[in-house]
Amino acid sequence: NTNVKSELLKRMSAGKDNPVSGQQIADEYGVSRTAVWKYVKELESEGYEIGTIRKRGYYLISSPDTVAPSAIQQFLQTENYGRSMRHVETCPSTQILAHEEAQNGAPNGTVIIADEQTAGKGRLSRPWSSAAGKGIWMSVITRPELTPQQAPQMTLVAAVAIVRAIEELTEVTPAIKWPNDILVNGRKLTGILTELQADPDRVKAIILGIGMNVNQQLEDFPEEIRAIATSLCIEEGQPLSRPKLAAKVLDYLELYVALYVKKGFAPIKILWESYADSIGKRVRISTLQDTYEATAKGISEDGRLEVVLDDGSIRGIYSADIHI
Ligand code: BT5
Repeated sequence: NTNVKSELLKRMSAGKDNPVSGQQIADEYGVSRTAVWKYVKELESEGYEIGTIRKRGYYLISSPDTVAPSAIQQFLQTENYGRSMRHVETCPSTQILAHEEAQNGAPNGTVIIADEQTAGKGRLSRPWSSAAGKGIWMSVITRPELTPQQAPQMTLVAAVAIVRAIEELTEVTPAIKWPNDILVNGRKLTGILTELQADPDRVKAIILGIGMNVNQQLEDFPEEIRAIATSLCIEEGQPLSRPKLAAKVLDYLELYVALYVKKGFAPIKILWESYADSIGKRVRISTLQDTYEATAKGISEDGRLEVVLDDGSIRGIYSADIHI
């Protein structure tokens, strides 16, 4: 039961002077004293260093660098997001696992998270580099009450949630590049891949694939992206707790998805535009058909990027790559 386990972890973090009584946890959760002891042993085998004070209880000495469910859930403040979670050491892509789980009825907010992806994917089947143990590679299965037409905006909702989480836990200044990139100092820190399972008139699930570079050094990136990628560790000069950041992203994601469903896109649009790095700027736009230049104006109610062409006409773009 990850519930008892993550609660145990949370309380053990209070330090040596405030040890957690195993008996008290057992009473509160209606489990046996031996069951609690087993959770402690389980945590130790996962790499947690736990101290014991006779007759008083347990306290946490150190934590391993892990994105296991209990590590993330000890920080979570959500109702649904991240409450059901599957962690794998390695997989080709968490998106593939998430699609299967969504088809099998996984509840709203289910998270699939991996330490490593061997075939992480971006848009248009581009590769996503996912070094082992260095980032947050996760897919969130969401089931919002939206029409399929409202689904693409979820990428922008997720982007706003992610920049808020980064701002809260670090000193870096993130910017959003339409549609799915989060940049720091002009380099890509995070990519979002939004995929849909839907009937013609109803969303069944929107799967938000989130890839965040956290503790990489430059040499952890493949050669071909070293000039364009960055991580929070590179930007801040110190490593960051992946489980804490993952939990914060899920907190904001649940909040902003609920806001979007309840109030529509208008409040998200205001937030999004306040972080956008291209508004008012000259941009080069590449679509599958062609490449041209224009001036970015803002985003529309349906999440399209609005640009002003050189003849003064306005165009709304559904999907493209933008270069500033
Ligand atoms: C994206 O695509 O940015 C979406 C990335 C989504 C990744 C997550 S991880 C969890 C889930 N499981 C998956 O398999 N995917 C999702 P796009 O806009 O097409 O950008 C892809 C481009 O970003 C590549 O062509 C590279 O140039 C660059 N790139 C690849 N890996 C990167 C990294 N780790 N950091 C920064 N840039 C990267």
